[in-house]
Amino acid sequence: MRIKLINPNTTQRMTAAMGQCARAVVAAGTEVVAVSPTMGPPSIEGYYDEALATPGLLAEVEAGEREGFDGYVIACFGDPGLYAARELARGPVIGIAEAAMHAASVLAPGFSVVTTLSRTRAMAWHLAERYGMTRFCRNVRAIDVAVLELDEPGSAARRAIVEECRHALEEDGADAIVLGCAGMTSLCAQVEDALAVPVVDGVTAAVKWVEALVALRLATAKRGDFARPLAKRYDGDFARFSPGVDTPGAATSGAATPGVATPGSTDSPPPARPLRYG
Ligand code: 2AL
Repeated sequence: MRIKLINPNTTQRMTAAMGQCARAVVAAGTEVVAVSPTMGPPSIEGYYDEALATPGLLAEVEAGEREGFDGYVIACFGDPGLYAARELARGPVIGIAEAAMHAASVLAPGFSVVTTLSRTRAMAWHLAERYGMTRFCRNVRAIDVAVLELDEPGSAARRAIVEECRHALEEDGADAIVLGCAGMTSLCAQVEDALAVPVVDGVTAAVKWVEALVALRLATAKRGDFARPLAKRYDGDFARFSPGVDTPGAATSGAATPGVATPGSTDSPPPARPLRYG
């Protein structure tokens, strides 16, 4: 099977690191292709970044449908564009916050999230509410290190994460930790070694979840809320995203311009594997 791991920010070194961590956990026969959009913010650290990262992300999902991917991971802890991506995709789409919180909720009675900047703490709480995880989420803590500083040479990020996790374990009543940024993926094993409690990285958790769903031949429901977007013509710069409408300059199915979405195309790609519905 083929899983497309989409880092919605444009920083390629982060994308490559995530791809490496994901490939280390998948089964033989599962291919992980890690990509970033060609347009958008280099890091996602607020609602504005998240909103403007979403068109590029959706273009990657739509391109992935033409390329016959079996499922997708949205590899940013805000899970930007998750439900919109489900409208476009045939296979399962999982966000890393969603995956990490669900995994942590079965590993311990309560978990704390340790994220990057304080300004993203409320975003993580909103996600916990959306996923019904407030029963398990004891706290959302921040280390106040920017996303792109996490892997800088000499960065104190690992030490700061471990220290904040220790506070979470001592003060929050948490028995597991959720790492609150995709840029923390490659630090996960070291943090877990230092703490001796479950430390869940959403990138690997989401990849394994998608892999399991695809192996079970389960896909996104194509009736109701996650049906393909309704055909309509969008205005201005977004004309090329118009669902199910051929617009000048828009990619047409089979002759795709990389990074350009054609949501709602009536020419669906052939299914990569047989499904039980849809
Ligand atoms: C993130 C993330 O996972 N990727 C990114 O660019 N920003 N989230 C975060 N809380 O910093």
